[in-house]
Order: sequence, then structure tokens, then C-alpha cells
Amino acid sequence: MNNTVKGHKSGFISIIGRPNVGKSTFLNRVIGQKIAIMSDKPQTTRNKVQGVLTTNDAQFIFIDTPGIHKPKHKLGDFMMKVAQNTLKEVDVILFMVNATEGYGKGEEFILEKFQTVRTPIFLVINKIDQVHPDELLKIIDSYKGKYNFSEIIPISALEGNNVENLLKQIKEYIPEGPQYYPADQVTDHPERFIVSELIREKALHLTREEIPHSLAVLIDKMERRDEKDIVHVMATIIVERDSQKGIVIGKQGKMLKEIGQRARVDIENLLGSKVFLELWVKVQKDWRNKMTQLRDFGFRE
Ligand code: GDP
Ligand code: MG
Ligand code: K
Repeated sequence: MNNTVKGHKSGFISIIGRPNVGKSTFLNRVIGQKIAIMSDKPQTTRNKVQGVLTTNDAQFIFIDTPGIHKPKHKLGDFMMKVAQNTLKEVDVILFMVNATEGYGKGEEFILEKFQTVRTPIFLVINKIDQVHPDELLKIIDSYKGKYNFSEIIPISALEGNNVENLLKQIKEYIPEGPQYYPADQVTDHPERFIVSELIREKALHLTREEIPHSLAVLIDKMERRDEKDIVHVMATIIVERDSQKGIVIGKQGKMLKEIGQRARVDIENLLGSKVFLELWVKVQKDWRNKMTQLRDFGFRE
């Protein structure tokens, strides 16, 4: 898009890590806008979400990949493939781990995936606000000899500690390059996808433990009614079982109403317009194993 100005840098950065290590929190802090969906449930982020940070001499394009983990079903395989493809395309990989947990089987599994990757990998130890410095040193020690990391950087994505320094280090590793995106653009994702994620986030939060990850949101229609500047969104929440449908709808539709109200507020903030949101709930058994339908749900390779 823009010509390369001498000294200007730009690069693609992938964030890899087990569910709940804080990938979305980090991205949201850096980009300063709610584009990746945060949740205390694992695997909330299923797609690549790009966040773009533009400074006066660099552009960082972040990719929030689905967690690499041992696949349990076909959707897991698919997510793994997406994550692995991403590793080859980027300039820097941030391998994010939880300072309170240390090196374990999950980390070992991911490091195996890195063996064939030539991209520089940073070990980013997140949640340092939760550990004593001595404890942190032990964690760093537990990674000795496990992989030849380009940098080891402890941060707190939640409180912001050392995040500036991490960005500075990343900049050392990205090439000179143009500003790919306009300075005010924070994501190249279609609004539809973000809207569906916002609805999914509310549904997961409000139903808590009762609904596992078997929930998808399909945007049936999203159009701006010009006269009044109202965006009309029609969306379907898809669950796997009748019992889950009951939970999502709630007594006299209370739960669905609450999901809709909360999602609407976020969508209005995102779009800067009034939103009319209509939600439906549909049961589709075993949707996670129906690969042919993945594209319809917005997953992409
Ligand atoms: P993801 O699955 O890797 O994207 O993880 P999330 O960003 O969704 O974070 C999972 C949970 O960890 C959330 O409850 C976050 O608030 C919390 N979290 C993330 N970063 C930090 C941190 O630096 N410190 C603390 N104490 N909690 C964090
Ligand atoms: Mg996430
Ligand atoms: K999560």
C-alpha cells in the first residue's frame, strides 16, 4: 500500500500457546481494542484474528492462532493445521506460557511442533504478577535446554509489565517494510466474524459451566438500514443437544435475552451505530465433526 520509508519496519507475529495462557489479553492490551475474545474458558479463539499495531516507525501485525494441543476431534485437527501453517508465514513467533504453571507435557508437545520451524521464537512468560521473582527464575530454568529461544521475556499482559520491552525486542527481529495497513485500521477481519465472536463470548460467559465448547454462532444477515443508521443483525446460536438449547434460551427466554442485550452493547461500540439484534437457537448434532460445514461457520484454512 504505502511505499517503504527508509528505516520503517513491518512484520507478522504469531502468538502460540496453550489455552488460557493470556494470548487474547496480550493482543487486546497491545492493540487497545476488543478484537480478540477473552474468556476464562479454553479455546475461545478459533480463527486467526489479526490485530495491527502502528507506531511512527513500525507496524506489527499480530495473529492470534488457535491453541496448539492434542486434537480430540476433527475440529481439533483443523485448528492444529491452521496454527502450524501460520508458523511458517510469520517473522516472529511468541510462545506464550503461564508463569504459574511451568514446563509440562503441553509445552513439550508444542515445542515438538517448533523443531522444523526456522522463524525466531520468543519464550514469553506471562502472568508474572502472580509469581514471586524466585519462582519466575525457576520457571525460566525449567526451559533451559528445551529449545533455543531467540529471547526469553517475562510479562504481565493483564497489568502491562514489560510489554513495551517485548514490543521493542520484536522490532529488532522484523524486517524493513512498508506500512501494510492504514494507521487507523486495527483488524482486517470481516465485521461479521467479530460480531459472531462477540455473541459467542456472551453465550459462553453467561451459560458458564453448563455449555462446553459445543457452541457456534452463525450470522444469517447483517445489513445497515440507511434511513436510520441502524444495523440489523440476525444470528443463530448453534448447539449440539436439545438440553443445551434449553439452557441457552433459559426460563421464558431470559438467558437468550441477556445474551442478546450484552452482545448488542459490544456490537454497537464496535460499529458505532445502533444495532437491532435478533437471535435464534438451533440444534445441530455433532456439528464439530462435520468438516463440510466448517466453512459455513466461518472457519478457514
Ligand atoms: P488465551 O486463551 O490464551 O487467549 O487466554 P486469555 O487472554 O483468554 O486469558 C485467560 C485468563 O487469564 C483470563 O481470565 C485473563 O484475564 C487471565 N490473564 C491473562 N493474562 C494475565 C496476566 O498477565 N496476569 C493475570 N493475573 N491473569 C491474566
Ligand atoms: Mg484467546
Ligand atoms: K481463552
